[in-house]
Amino acid sequence: VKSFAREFAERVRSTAAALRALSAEVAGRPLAPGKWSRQQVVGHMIDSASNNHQRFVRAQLQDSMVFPAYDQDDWVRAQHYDAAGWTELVALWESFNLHVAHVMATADANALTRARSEHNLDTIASRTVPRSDPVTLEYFMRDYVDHFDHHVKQLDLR
Ligand code: NI
Repeated sequence: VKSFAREFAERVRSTAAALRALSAEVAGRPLAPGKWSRQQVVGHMIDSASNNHQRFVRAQLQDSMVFPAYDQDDWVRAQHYDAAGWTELVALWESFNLHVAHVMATADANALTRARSEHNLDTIASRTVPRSDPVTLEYFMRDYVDHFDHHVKQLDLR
């Protein structure tokens, strides 16, 4: 998990540099008609970081991995990410994800690998797991990074 977290942190830094190179005008343009702009995708990724930061800490302090879900469109709409400052959003996106990487790298080894029978990854995970199959916190952390990578591709940075 430590080297996985280090590689994730490197991707966070390099992607943040590419995001900083975009103008606010380009960042605010919808990626397709009726779709999110890059700025709204970055906002959604901040919501993913904030929700999963809570989950990754709580999973080290309790056995259950049943966590609240969040509706991605409702959250993006409620926070008016389209009207937020691009520079500030990118800074928050970078530092929040670097902290998530730190939490991953320093997580308790037993908490990472212990099988959890009580979970709702059948609904909240990006790659879902049936409720009847046990899961680990390590699986859930890797699932977070899969979701992160999926959205970085969607950002179409070069
Ligand atoms: Ni998503």
